[in-house]
Amino acid sequence: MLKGQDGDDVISGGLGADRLLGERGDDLIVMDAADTEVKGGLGYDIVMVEGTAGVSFNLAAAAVEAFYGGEGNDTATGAGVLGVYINGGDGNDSLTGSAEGDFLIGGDGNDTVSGGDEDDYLHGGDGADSLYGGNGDDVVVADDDDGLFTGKVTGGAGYDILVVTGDDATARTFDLAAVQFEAAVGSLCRRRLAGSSRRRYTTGRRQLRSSGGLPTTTVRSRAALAAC
Ligand SMILES: [Ca+2]
Ligand SMILES: [Ca+2]
Ligand SMILES: [Ca+2]
Repeated sequence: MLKGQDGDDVISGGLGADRLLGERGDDLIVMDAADTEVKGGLGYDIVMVEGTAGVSFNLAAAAVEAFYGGEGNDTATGAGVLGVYINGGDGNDSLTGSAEGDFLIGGDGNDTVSGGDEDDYLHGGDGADSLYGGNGDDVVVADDDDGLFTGKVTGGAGYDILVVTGDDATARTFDLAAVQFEAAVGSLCRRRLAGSSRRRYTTGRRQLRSSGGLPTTTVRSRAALAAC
């Protein structure tokens, strides 16, 4: 068992089944999948995963405020009433926020990220990610590889902002209201609008046409079009 002191400790168990206890202070704990117990204790504590095996980690139960996953497929959940920072790192990770505002980063791999309650920031990173804002006013950053067009990127309840990155030029129809976003910004919007030579509006449903072979998109929300 490795146990920290009252100050800010760096605790690394290395190989083997370790118990890593941060105690008081702002601790950095380096764990792997073989470890049997990890506790941050009081203070702002950070856990980093090493090795190729994924871990399943409950930040609230471990009194840990920030979690960095490793190469493997990690499962990390905030679970509690304090906001958390979770970064899945490589691998296909499953990340779930707390009941408060969270900062959730998928990293490489095909990740599933859920914000839960309150105002969360979600970023899928590379890979085909599923991003669910949940309740609260969320900011969700997605790219063309994510589930934007298959209903796997949703804002949930609240006023949610979708930030689209990437440079996929494929023509698609995208309905913000259907995936519960109230506003959208990013390269998707700029690209679609950049080639527009004329706009045709009808009540409740707006259609934006492009010229010169550029993509056409349809949005049904007045707010969404204004945001683009
Ligand atoms: Ca990972
Ligand atoms: Ca949350
Ligand atoms: Ca990812």
